[in-house]
Amino acid sequence: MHKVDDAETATFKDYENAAGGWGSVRALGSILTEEHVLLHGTRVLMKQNKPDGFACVSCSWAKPADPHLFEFCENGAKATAWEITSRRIEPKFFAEHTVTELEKWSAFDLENMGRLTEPMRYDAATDKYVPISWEQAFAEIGAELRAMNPESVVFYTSGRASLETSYMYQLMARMYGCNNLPDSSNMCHESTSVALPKTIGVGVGTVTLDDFEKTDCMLFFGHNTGTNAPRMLHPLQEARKRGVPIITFNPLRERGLERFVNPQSPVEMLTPGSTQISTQYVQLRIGGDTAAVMGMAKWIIEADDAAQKAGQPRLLDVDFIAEHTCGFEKFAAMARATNWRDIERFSGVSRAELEQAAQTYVQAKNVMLLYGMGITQHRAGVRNIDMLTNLLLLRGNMGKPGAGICPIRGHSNVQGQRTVGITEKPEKVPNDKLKALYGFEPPMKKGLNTVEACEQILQGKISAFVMLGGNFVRAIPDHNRMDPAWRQIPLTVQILTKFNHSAVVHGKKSYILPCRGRIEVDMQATGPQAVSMEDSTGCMHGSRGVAEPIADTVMSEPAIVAGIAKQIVPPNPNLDWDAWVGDYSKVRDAIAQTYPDIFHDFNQRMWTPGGFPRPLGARERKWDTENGKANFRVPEGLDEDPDMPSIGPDVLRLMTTRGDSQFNTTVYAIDDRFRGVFGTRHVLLMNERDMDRLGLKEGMFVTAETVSQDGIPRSVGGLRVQPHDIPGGCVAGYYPELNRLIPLSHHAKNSKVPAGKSVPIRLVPETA
Ligand SMILES: Nc1nc2c(c(=O)[nH]1)N[C@H]1C(S)=C(S)[C@@H](COP(=O)(O)OP(=O)(O)OC[C@H]3O[C@@H](n4cnc5c(=O)[nH]c(N)nc54)[C@H](O)[C@@H]3O)O[C@H]1N2
Ligand SMILES: Nc1nc2c(c(=O)[nH]1)N[C@H]1C(S)=C(S)[C@@H](COP(=O)(O)OP(=O)(O)OC[C@H]3O[C@@H](n4cnc5c(=O)[nH]c(N)nc54)[C@H](O)[C@@H]3O)O[C@H]1N2
Ligand SMILES: [Mo]
Repeated sequence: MHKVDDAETATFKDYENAAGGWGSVRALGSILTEEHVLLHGTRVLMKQNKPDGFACVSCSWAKPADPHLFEFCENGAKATAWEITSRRIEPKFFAEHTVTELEKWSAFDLENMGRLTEPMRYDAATDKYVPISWEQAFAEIGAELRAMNPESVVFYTSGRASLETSYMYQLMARMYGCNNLPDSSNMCHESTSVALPKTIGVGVGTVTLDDFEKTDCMLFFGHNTGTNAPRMLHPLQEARKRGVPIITFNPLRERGLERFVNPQSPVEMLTPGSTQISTQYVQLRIGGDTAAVMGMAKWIIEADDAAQKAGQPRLLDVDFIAEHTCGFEKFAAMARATNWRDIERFSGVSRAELEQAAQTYVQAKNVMLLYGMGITQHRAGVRNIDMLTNLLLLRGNMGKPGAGICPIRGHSNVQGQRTVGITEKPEKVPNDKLKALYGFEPPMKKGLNTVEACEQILQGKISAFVMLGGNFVRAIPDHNRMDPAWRQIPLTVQILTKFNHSAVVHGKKSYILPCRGRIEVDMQATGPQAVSMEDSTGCMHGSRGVAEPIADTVMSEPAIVAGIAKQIVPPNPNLDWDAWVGDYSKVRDAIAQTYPDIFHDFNQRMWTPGGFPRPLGARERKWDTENGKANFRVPEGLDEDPDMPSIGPDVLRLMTTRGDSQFNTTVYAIDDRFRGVFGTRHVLLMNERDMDRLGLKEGMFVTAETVSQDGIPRSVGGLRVQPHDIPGGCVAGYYPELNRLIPLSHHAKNSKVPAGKSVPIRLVPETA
């Protein structure tokens, strides 16, 4: 595995194997060895995603009731090893390095120093972080925050923190006086949270693990499953063995969606061959999804028109449409009127391919549709999801076993955080309940989401930014503009497990508060504590830490939140922060009182094998929308970005994506094995014909420049071009290295998710 990024010496080699298999086992062994946790790590991994163990800190995929002996994947194991590493970054390290010096370090080098062990405060005189006691840190942060206007303070959350921590954190922010609760979800599935409530009346997916056993067909859009939710390859493989067709829509031929060998099956490991995952692979253009789905819908609606005329069985589920939906006629009229030339032009795929996909779709009784960031992180992210829902509604594929929509969520509790009140939108919060329970007037002014918080940081309007996990300054777009503005924030507070650039590019006053991770034993006044999360399928799970905590000086997340809360929230007879920290079951009682429909009997039910599902109307065909129906929505057009200036032939569309050895901004190693990229992340994967057309040769270096209308130059240099199997006009590169290219204003309409999957760029060759 490469640890140093060097584009000059990088190598590119097609990965010939299936996802999973021996490659996966080898990679796992080397991870545990590198983190010096081989024996200890193996013991910990046996508890991963088990009903009596801990929920993986990597992806949010569902945890089955009857887990495998090893219910983890290579990447989940990497995430575990990264957290329980024996490496630690101690005050001595900070005494030896100025922050200015650390700025030049790579993300990998910073985090690779190991776990943070002591609270630290930035000292401007020496330009170093120096140790500080917990009491003093809380007192100083409290004094600062008390003197500020609450509406100028932001409380960010990255999607890993538990339901208990998240509930305490949102309550603290609201009692302090603001709804400024942006979440990593604002950069991720917010397009889902905006689209689905309007169409089916719930903001989350409707599919559970059971549905995988009952489905007849799966449609898969814009998700790199082999890398980002590998455990999901098991139910996909099971479905394939039953003969279920899987149609994938993706500009890249992602290995996990092509072939898979179950690394936990001795038989599969010893016999040649692998399961073919996708039965049809639609390699569409970046941003071509609305057009592609429109093509499928057009074929289905016109074939249904013909069937009706000829007195043959209908293709549409006419009873479902009549009883349950609204807006079909308008949508059907648009589908009929859209011509195939436009569909082919915008989707980049042939009519024949789309008709083939549509035929497979109509032959199946129960169809599931799954999607990831390839759908949400576009200017048209919300519209894309509307189109996916339209396709399902045509044949009543919602609210019946084996069918439904499955947004594949990112962080392991990002969905749950929204469920317990981490949101900038006050209308999504049971404010009457909060008022009754705690006797305060919850703020009703809409808070800031991620993009809005960034806008206000640029305008110098934010006085403090508190970060519960994550790496905000690297996850957001437009680094060249944001970094200098971030430094002007009077106070930044980082609650972290590992040192990262959000603490290096810091506010004028800055604190690092090191926390325990979920895998560690969390001992409090009444004994070891458990926490809980919600997975991608809306099921709630308990999670108990099993590993030795990294250091006694590190506090748990609930304790840190309470430490700050006691400083900034006036004493309240209805709320004893210390009692909550001493016994997390009391926080769960409070969650149950606030959200009784979802969380009644929370403390008993949290250990249900497989988790307990939250009630979702759409699963029973009860539509919690304004008109009480499931709604077809007519797209404004087929183009991904209608507002973009007319694109010249030299303008390419860039997607920023994750490699196989990273978790978001955490880079474990430099390689992206499945895509055949070794030793660098400074690479652009291009179509060979585009390279010829633009006079670029394999191995040449280019500067990528953003094409935008705001006159602000944005570029990243030192990128090596590499031919790859990707449609013409499209380019793929890595997040977060390329985030500097994304204008802050380039985000999804309505949801404001940064459009990191469709950035218009030009390439300028660099002279050697
Ligand atoms: N190991 C690991 N696991 C993770 C993460 C991680 O970084 N590492 N991150 C977690 C998080 S927070 C999230 S949100 C998820 C992210 O998981 P994904 O949703 O898989 O996100 P990306 O890696 O950005 O990959 C996006 C996929 O969409 C495709 N794509 C790009 N543009 C388009 C398009 O226009 N149309 C279509 N149909 N496809 C397109 C890309 O080729 C790629 O396959 O994974 C979670 N799990
Ligand atoms: N260009 C581009 N930008 C993107 C994306 C993209 O695809 N392309 N994806 C977007 C998406 S989907 C997301 S979700 C965001 C991710 O944005 P974030 O969630 O903000 O970022 P992460 O990289 O997941 O955060 C990693 C840091 O979290 C801290 N951490 C890890 N575990 C814990 C813990 O248990 N507790 C605490 N307190 N801290 C912990 C560590 O210190 C680590 O350095 O990025 C977004 N940005
Ligand atoms: Mo995400």
